[in-house]
Amino acid sequence: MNTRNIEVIIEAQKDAQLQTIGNKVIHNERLSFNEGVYLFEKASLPYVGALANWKRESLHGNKTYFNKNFHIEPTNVCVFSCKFCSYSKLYAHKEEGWELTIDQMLDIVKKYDGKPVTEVHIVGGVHPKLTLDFFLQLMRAIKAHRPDLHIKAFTPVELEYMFRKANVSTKEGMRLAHEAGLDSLPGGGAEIFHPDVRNIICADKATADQWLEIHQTAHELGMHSNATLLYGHIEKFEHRIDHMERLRQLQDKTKGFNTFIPLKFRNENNDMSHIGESTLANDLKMYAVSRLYLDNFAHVKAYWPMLGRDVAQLTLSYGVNDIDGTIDDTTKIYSMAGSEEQTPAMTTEQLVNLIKQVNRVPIERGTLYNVIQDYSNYEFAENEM
Ligand code: V47
Ligand code: SF4
Repeated sequence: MNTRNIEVIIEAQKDAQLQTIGNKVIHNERLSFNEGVYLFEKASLPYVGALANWKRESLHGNKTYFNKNFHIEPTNVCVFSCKFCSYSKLYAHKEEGWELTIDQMLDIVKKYDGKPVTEVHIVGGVHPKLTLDFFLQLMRAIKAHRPDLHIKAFTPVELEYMFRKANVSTKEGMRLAHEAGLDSLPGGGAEIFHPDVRNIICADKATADQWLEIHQTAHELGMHSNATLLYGHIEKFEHRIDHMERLRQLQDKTKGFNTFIPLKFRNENNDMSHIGESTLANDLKMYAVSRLYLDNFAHVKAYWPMLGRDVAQLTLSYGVNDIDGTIDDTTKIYSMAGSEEQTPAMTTEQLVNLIKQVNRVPIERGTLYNVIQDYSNYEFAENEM
């Protein structure tokens, strides 16, 4: 969308405050807390969507990134009891528990030998017996086997517990993890930072300050990281903006965040199953407001296994410029919670087509957004992954 088109849309806006917000967006001025909340409360989806799409296109044009990765979930046993989590629910009922050894996880890595994956994403529950040392060994073993594989692993929830048990400071723990092969941090464990919500949905795990401190420490060591927000349950719009405000402030300081990933709360098999799920219109608004409020985050990602392919495709017109990877693995934390994709797997060709169908340009990226391949005119070979 060119700037004249968005100016026309802003001029036609009858609400003066929404008009002011629109003008701030196109002049790259920062939105205030109240303006963020106002967008959620008062903006129509087409209006906020048009602004977010303008912003997305002014930053990235039609480029839409994805990567080739796979997931390892070391365990679903967890000492914490987040109410939205289907892991902890099942574990509490002792219905299903798993715990992988280093050799079993290395076997998963070896399944990808010779395949063009660039990243392994490792996240799981917080097992009381799995130590910092165990995970340092795991990372060393992965790097010894495949040094070029980017290890994006562990949320601050897992790290805070490992460091506390090992009696090391955050700084020392992060230094050891980085030295053993940790390349970047995924965005999980953030949920909603505000204590009024956090104390209800996940009272016993790492606090907002601990989450932010661990990411800050990672950034100071030269690592990058992502950030998430779990939306669509008991939180109010103020809590979403408060969460994004804390991230925006840390990003101003460190510039270490790559990507923001809004995660839609799914309500199956957990202690919040009585709460209805967010509607499609509200999902799209969440992505659009994220793009506008987080003016210092380059990338906004839709995690398609959770949202489903069709919705993920739609988000590409509401601020999103990244659609995660060709995950060919079951990410159990989502399938258990009722995500759209029970066995999330997409070939590169399917993902590329999904992006092309809405006239965007598919680009395979590395974890740090280095361009690996532009797929605009790519001819796929038969049986290509
Ligand atoms: O923090 C748990 C979420 C997160 C549910 O950085 C749920 O590239 C919805 O953060 N409904 C972990 N969400 C996963 C995560 C992630 C995923 C993909 C990519 C990246 C990245 C990070 O999963 C948890 C929590 O917010 N989660 N249960 C649920 N019922
Ligand atoms: Fe444990 Fe993570 Fe589930 Fe919370 S969300 S109970 S920390 S696995």
